[in-house]
Amino acid sequence: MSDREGSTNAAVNFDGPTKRAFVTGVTGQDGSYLAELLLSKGYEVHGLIRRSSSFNTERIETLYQDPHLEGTRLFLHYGDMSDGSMLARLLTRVQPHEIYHLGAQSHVRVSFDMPEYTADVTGIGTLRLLEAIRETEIPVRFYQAGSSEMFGAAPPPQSERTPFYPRSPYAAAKVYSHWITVNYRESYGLFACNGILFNHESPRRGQTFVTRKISRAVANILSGRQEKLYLGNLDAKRDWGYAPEFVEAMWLMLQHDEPGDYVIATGETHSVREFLDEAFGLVGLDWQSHVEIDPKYYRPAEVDVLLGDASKARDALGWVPKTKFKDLVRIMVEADLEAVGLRDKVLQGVSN
Ligand code: NAP
Ligand code: G4F
Repeated sequence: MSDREGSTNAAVNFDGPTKRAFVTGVTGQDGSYLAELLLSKGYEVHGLIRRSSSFNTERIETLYQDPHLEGTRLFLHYGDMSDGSMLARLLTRVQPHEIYHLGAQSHVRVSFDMPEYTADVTGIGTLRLLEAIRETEIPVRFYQAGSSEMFGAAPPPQSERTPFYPRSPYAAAKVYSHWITVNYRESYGLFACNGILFNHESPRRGQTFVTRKISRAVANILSGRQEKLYLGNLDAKRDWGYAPEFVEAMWLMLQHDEPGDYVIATGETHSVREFLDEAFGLVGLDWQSHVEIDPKYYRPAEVDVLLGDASKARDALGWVPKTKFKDLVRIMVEADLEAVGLRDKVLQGVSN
């Protein structure tokens, strides 16, 4: 950690043609994949991290250690979306060409418990960053991490033309961030894009989101670490894609000639129940023997069906999803089996 602390305040050489990106939420699922993508394209990446009493940089650890990324330029800066003056100071120092704003309280269920905090960080946090851009007058391109949750109760399929109908404090905060981003584009000519991303998952997905909760449970049950898996609504349907492909769409939006708003989705929807079928089925287990419903995981208002139409992104950006639902589940289950040392043993057993 001492190196990382050093790099946080390291003097940075701003000369030369290298593109600089500033990424909020760099320690999250998407931030880590995006940082990797940008570094592989030769960017200098500056990430915002929160001060924490324990390590929160696990997902970006490899970016320091991977020998193929030797000489990598990843700089981390302490900060928080609740602190606007710090954001402006940081932008002045970093002078980024592109900003990817992913930092947020991103858990829908938690947003019902912490609505005011979620509005502040996930909603007003975006305004603070936009104001920092306006104040510093840096000619930057800006990406806002919008969400399919904004569609909420709107009937599927949902596209850029579908009116928002948010069903949680999180979704309402994201709607605010969406429109304030549009407003800064129209008022100040900022090159600003909203990605409206449908659910995307990976082995790096936070452990309290339903897909990762299930893939970890499969591994934990097989290794004797866990007996039961407690879940909420199994009927909800989501359009689940693969996170590394989705962060590529963020980058593509900022390379386009014109700023715009884009739905990013797979165009397929599956229920939580189907995810259970597939994940437990991969290792020959019957989920019904292990899953129990705990009402505490129900939400005061649910989003029943999300199904995205990403044809605008396909036509304008050339972006198409590649990983199908079954492959996504397999990638996640295999990674969690690997983490408990059971991958080869279990997969051999199932194929015999
Ligand atoms: P995630 O794994 O929960 O990561 C969230 C990131 O935001 C983490 O780096 C977190 O830092 C940081 N953060 C939280 N509160 C903050 C604060 N007060 N100040 C600064 N940073 C803060 O989320 P994700 O899945 O990567 O999603 C990235 C973004 O896309 C989020 O804005 C999310 O709402 C949005 N989104 C996600 C999906 C999806 O399916 N994954 C779909 C649509 C939109 P710590 O590591 O310190 O907690
Ligand atoms: O995995 P989830 O918590 O994801 P959710 O609510 O769809 O939100 C995620 O995707 C959004 C994009 O649409 C992002 F904007 C957001 O930041 C986040 O990444 O829940 C998915 C579904 C819900 O319907 C929920 O009610 O799974 C249901 N579910 C059933 N049991 C559960 C559980 N969700 C969680 N987290 N935990 C459960 O035990």
